[in-house]
Amino acid sequence: MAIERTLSIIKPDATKRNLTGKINAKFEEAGLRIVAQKRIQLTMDQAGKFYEVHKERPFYGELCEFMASEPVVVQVLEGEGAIAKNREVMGATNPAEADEGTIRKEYALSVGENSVHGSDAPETAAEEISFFFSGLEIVG
Ligand code: DAT
Ligand code: MG
Repeated sequence: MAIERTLSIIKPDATKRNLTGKINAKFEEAGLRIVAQKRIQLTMDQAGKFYEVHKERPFYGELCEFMASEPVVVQVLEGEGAIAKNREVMGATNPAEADEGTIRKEYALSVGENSVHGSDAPETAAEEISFFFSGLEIVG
């Protein structure tokens, strides 16, 4: 399988509970390399743009407010099949449906406050990486 890059976000519920290191350990144990990382606080406008694909969904406003409520850690993960592998390590969107050992099973508080974001396909990964990082900031 090809080496890929994917965009990951450690969400406000997790940064608030000081879980950045524990979540990063899950990525590294799965063979994903953190090749770029920064801690930022999103504005409502930035959160709205990032999640624009969900703008017709009933939870859009709540989702954007949550994402702008506290700092997040945005990162680029690299590895073989990194996009699907990251989704596996994250677990299902709803933590009640997530497999044992996944980040969301262990740390997520609810379907909304679910600790991590991960790109879902090669096209979205490329778009989401360039939303936060320039090429110079990614060192594989
Ligand atoms: P994922 O983050 O697993 O890719 P998604 O893209 O369907 O899931 O949704 C993006 C985020 O929106 C998700 O991580 C949390 C929030 N969300 C999704 N469904 C929700 C719901 N039914 N109620 C509240 N928030 C929801
Ligand atoms: Mg998604």
